[in-house]
Amino acid sequence: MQFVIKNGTIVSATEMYQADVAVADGKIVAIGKDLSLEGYDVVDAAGKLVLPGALDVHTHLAMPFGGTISSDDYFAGTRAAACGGTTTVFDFILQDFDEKMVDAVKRRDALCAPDAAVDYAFHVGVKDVSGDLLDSMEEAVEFGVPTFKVFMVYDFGVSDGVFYKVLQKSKEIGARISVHAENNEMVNMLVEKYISEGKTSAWYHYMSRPEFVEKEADERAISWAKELNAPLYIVHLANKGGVEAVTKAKDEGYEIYAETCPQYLHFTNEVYKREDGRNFVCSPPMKGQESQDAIWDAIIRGDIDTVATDHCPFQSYEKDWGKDDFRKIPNGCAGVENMYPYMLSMANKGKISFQKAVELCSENPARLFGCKDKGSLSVGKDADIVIYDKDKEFTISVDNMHSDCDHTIWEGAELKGYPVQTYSKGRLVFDNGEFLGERGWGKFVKRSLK
Ligand code: DUC
Ligand code: ZN
Ligand code: ZN
Repeated sequence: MQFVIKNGTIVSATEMYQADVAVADGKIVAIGKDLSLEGYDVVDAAGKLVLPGALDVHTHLAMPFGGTISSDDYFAGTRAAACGGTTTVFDFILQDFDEKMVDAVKRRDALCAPDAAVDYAFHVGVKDVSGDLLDSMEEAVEFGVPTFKVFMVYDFGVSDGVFYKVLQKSKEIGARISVHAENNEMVNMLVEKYISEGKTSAWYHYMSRPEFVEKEADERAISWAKELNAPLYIVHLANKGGVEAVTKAKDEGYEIYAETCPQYLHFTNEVYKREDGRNFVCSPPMKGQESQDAIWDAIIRGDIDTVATDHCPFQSYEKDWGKDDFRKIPNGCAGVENMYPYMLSMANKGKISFQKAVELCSENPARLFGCKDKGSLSVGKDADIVIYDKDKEFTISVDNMHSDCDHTIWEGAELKGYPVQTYSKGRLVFDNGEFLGERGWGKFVKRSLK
């Protein structure tokens, strides 16, 4: 299939300019003014923006968690991604005890490969580094999975000692560690306190994971990374103190990266006072206005490197398990379809530039996570392309989303502008509200940080 997207405005992380984009065999083959290529179909993008597809480097598809399994499998999650302009989806694999890292990757890939509708990559969530399992990280790196995550919370969280060892190892083998940073002891103590006082509503999910619980863990994680001079990526940063710690570390010259998520940019902890507050329960929880302002400020000054979603949806009946006891609410929300449209809408409304939205959602994630064929519209890269209509008004509703989840925390959110087409490696997979892709189209993206 060969086509040329004509008359649009291309957006990169640094510029916006008028040019045509020619695509053949899934790759971008030419960019220039007034391209006329024989045998190429024409897609007219007059008045539209032409953007690189987004990479969502943080999702949990079909993840066993909170007594159930997150409700988007690899097909539903990647279908929703395509419909929101995201053309590469990263999933977290949870290593089993006594399982080599590369075996965990192969186990999940066997499930993902037949179903993925857009390209996908993995990170390994580390649980067990006993015996030779720590050394087994290297094989995963060679296989194309050079990024690992440690959780400082949950029953599969790691001890400080394991975190330190993994950080040290990552430095030796050209890998990088991501961290979910919250102080587990503090969370457990606060949960126990509120439950014993009969305080069981969704608000107490927030109260048991307030700002300082995340801030302290961010600071601790950063201090070890500094000690070892190892790179560290903080996922879903949601609090002001953590932002300050990241800014300081960056200013000192350390390789500390930070990701935030659209839910922290749009909602505050006020959502936990709502009747449907349980639907917003995720960890870390949304924080107060001061934290939200600090995250936006950090985005604008360049101290937040990426935006990703932590997409981990659960059905309403599962969220309802915790109607009267916040401990029973499975943690997580849908978001993979909302990230790029939300960030682009915030650009369209003037909060950031379109270039910044592209930098945060496409260029930086591709560069930081070693996806060499993704992240910008340039000759030789994959033809992962989004055509965006700045004038389209769009109100998010569960009825116009493409996830398997039966509700969305974004219900009623009004966006200015919306993607009208998504191409995955040159194939049209989303067209004006309709998913046109297929299972198995997406392929494993082999990555390297070197
Ligand atoms: N937080 C969530 O809310 N869900 C999945 C895992 C996580 O860290
Ligand atoms: Zn997390
Ligand atoms: Zn997560």
